Amino acid sequence: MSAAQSASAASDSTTAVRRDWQRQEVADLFAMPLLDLVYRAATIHRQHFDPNEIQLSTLLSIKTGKCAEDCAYCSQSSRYDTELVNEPLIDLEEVRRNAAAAKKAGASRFCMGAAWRQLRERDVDTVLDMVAVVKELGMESCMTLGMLTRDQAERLAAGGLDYYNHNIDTSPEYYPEVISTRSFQDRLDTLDHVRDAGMKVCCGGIVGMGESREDRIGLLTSLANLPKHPESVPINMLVKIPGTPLAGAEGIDGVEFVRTIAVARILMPLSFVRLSAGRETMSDEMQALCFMAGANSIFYGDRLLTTGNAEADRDNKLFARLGMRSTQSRS
Ligand code: SAM
Ligand code: DTB
Ligand code: SF4
Repeated sequence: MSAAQSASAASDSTTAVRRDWQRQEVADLFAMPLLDLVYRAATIHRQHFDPNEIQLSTLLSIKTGKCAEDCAYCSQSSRYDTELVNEPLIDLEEVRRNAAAAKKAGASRFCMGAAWRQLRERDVDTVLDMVAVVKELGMESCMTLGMLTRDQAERLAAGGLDYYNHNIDTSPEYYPEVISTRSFQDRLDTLDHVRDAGMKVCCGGIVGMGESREDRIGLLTSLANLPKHPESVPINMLVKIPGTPLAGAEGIDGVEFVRTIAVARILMPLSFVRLSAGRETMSDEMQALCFMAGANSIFYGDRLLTTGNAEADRDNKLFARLGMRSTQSRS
């Protein structure tokens, strides 16, 4: 056995990474007294990460609006009247400018999102040029472009794309309430193509869409039982967009949100759990509780894709108050 293999076997035996979670076990975690749950999540977090380090990813929308899908949460679906300003695929220089600014501000990963149902053949080379620009800056690259064929995933991987984001969004049961134009299985197929092509997987979901705790259990159990845990797990709190079907959805209680983060950390001990959309309306104390519960990544920068984010200045002040630092400043 090579040194690398034995190191990997050792880490497997000490981390007890499981992909056979039963819903009842996950329900039992959700039902724990909050402080016991957070303590358990924090203990697991500390076994695998420096709890004071946080990974920073910055988002850019590279093609905005006019999307053919009907995702009921989304500002970019052409089916809803959301006052969004549509924008065609942006040019390479704009990507370079935004990525360089994100790097200067301290982000380690640059994530580019397009309002597409699926990647079209004619756009593959253009998006790969964007990946090259990000890599030239020494940043990790991530893209979220909708569904991919196996061949497209292989070409993106060969072109140097590090991460592909494709969320399952919610439980298999609640999914049809949210999206009708592509199935849960379609999403799993794209995730298989991404994984098989050798890219790192970023896959998570949204809470606060009027779903039940059972659906949150279904979401996290589905993520934890994927063939391999996603390296990155974004947990989004719904940003309610006027004009979308979910604009009036019953939101999620803050304590229940913290429970969701803690359970994600326990189920996926080696993954980066990202406190994602929704931070703009969260208090600093709520975010601190999420970090304590095992969140160790955020979207960083003043914008998400089409909506605002907590401002970088506020985040930097928060990190200073909490004694936290970004993963980039490790050395
Ligand atoms: N069109 C591609 C797709 O859907 O796969 C990529 C972009 S899409 C905006 C990426 C993800 O952002 C969605 O899967 C969803 O999880 C999240 N998202 C979109 N709108 C959101 C909202 N209003 N609040 C929270 N998360 C949202
Ligand atoms: C993810 O899970 N959340 C990000 C990213 N992956 C692409 C997107 C959040 C979008 C929030 C609403 C908006 O700005 O349009
Ligand atoms: Fe389109 Fe993605 Fe928005 Fe769904 S989430 S409507 S696929 S941009």
